[in-house]
Amino acid sequence: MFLFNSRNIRFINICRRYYSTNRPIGVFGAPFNKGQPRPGVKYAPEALRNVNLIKNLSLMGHEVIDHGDLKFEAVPNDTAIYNIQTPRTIGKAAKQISDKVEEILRCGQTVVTLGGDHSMSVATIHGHAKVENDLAIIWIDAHPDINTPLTSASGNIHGMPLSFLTKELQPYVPKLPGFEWLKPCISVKDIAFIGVRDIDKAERYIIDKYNITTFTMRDIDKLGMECVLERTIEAINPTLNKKIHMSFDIDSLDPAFAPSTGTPVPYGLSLREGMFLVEEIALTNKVTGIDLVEINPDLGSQRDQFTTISAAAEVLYAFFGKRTKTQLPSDYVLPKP
Ligand SMILES: [Mn+2]
Repeated sequence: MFLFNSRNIRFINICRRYYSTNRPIGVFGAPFNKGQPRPGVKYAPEALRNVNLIKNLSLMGHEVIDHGDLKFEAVPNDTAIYNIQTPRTIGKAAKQISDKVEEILRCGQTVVTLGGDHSMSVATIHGHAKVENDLAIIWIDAHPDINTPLTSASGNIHGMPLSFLTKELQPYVPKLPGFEWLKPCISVKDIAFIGVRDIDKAERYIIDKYNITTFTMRDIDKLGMECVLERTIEAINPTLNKKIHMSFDIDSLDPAFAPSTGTPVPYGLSLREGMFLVEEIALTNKVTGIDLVEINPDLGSQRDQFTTISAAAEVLYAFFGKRTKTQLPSDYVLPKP
């Protein structure tokens, strides 16, 4: 059934050979929490900074520019629509995030956005697509986050960002107040889901109707992660001519590795699988935008919180080569007796 395609392996091997880390990393925090009901997700950028995320990336030999955290304000008299409680406030914050992503990319940096809840990816992908108009999206998540405002039972925008962004779904997505600036900028053909295991009815319909590239946990068990990534690249970026946006929801990991998150789903990726996945994605050398979202340092015990924050940091370190790159100072000499 599966036509093995050696072209991608060749591509990835070529990329591996020329893998360079010359592009500086631009990090900023988007402590946004109105896309779902649990406010603590806004503390994630601070928690990640507290485990020395920025310094540790620098120690790995990268030039890292910390652009600080954005601040968001509530729009007064923001009234609910389609069960979405604060559309104008969310739309305004998303515009700020989109502009920030665009600004950092225009400086030639790889942008890392520390969420915040996953609604912010409406903005990060939008900002990314303004700079790189042909973009492939790798969405690593327990959920496909492609409900529309009309199909979402909760009204939480963190479960809808991809419906706002995809051109094909616009006939089904009502215009929300506060989002007038948002232009759908990607195609369903540009998206690949990895790690999904909790799919709503409408999401299943959309995935089937548009044949969106999807690798569930079962697919990962069956094929192995390396093969999943090869097929992902084959499906959404076969000649590697596009830049890649990697959106990493911490709930893609099994709750054993990331318990402090708003919508945990059992039987997810091990931390090692997550790290291997992002290491392989990094080797394409095509990723210019990364989201790290849904870490909620308010949930669970202190140990849960530490486990989750450490896991999130390790995923990012893995992407930026902590375990694939030597970290020797250039003047290192092997000691003699
Ligand atoms: Mn998500």
